Amino acid sequence: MGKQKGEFTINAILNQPDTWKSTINIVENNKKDILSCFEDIDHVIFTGCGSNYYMSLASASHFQYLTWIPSKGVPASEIYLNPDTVFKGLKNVLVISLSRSGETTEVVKAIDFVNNNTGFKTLYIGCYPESMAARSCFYKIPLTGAREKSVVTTKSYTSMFLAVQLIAGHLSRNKEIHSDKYLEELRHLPEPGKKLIDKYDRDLKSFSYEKFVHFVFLGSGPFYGIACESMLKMKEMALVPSDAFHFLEFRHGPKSILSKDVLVTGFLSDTGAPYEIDLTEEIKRLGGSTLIICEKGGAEINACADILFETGTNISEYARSILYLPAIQLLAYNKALSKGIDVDVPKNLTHYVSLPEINNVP
Ligand code: F1P
Repeated sequence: MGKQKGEFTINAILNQPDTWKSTINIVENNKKDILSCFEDIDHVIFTGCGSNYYMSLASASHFQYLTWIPSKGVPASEIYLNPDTVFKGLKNVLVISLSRSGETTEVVKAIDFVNNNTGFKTLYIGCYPESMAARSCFYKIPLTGAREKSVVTTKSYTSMFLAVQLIAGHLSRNKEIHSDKYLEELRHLPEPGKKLIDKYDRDLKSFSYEKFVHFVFLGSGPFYGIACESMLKMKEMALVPSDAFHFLEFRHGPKSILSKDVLVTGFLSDTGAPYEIDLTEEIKRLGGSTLIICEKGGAEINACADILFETGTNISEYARSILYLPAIQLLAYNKALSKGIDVDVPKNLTHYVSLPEINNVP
């Protein structure tokens, strides 16, 4: 029997909690070696392209919040095109390259630049330990179980991000987040993950996608990175216009695009919930359609959400992003199916971007 449309992608989405288990084992079993990469490190720079640039943003915010090590996320190309904007004034930097394939040209060039020009150490997190990026990095954490047949990244994203979260949990100095409890929450994610993904899958099957022509994703703090990743998933899979903003930024111009054909997804945080609900009410008043993904609903949320997904796990906001993201992976997958698109063969995309050398570079 032939392959079904989107079969590789839907399998990766539905089975990702199994891969999270193997990620947890890898990080826990190699904890000592992994943590030694961070000895005497004063700054961490996460880098990557596409999904993994957005993961770099998410990683930096989680990492700094938990470990208090100043951290930022930059696109890999900025490392060699504009190194002063990335490195000036920083000492003892660890550059963490996030790349599923380890073959993306900009990532390989960024690592070469760091190796040849800065004296800083590099760590590869990705799925191919023999790749060019992995071989060029000083340290590596291979997550081979997170490899995907699909071109668009789904389970590799959540699995690599979970590895970053576990490392941050082990290095945590944040007293507000008890690191033992945080690590327990992360280790526990596969179980609710499986149930939630099955539920999202069921609920989204009966959801009508046709009328939505534009998708907006809003997230603050722990959720800005997944808002950006959601925006990319929607473009890559369903070929529809999509945007991502820090939650409250939506008021400052972007709200002008609202109509009932625009679906605005809000990833509710715990810290910012009252402000985020207030903005969601405004979005409804201005005629937009709303999808809320949150830990727990309530009268106010129910009143402004056209669609509501609750995780209901009691897992803290800095541990639960990978429970939110599969809802959007499935939304993008189903929107694509409704347009007859085979997401396993996404338009203009390849597993990674490999570029020829450019001549006449100054
Ligand atoms: C992954 C990536 C994807 C994107 C596209 C091209 O590169 O940039 O994020 O969906 O298909 O490749 P990498 O993680 O292998 O560096």
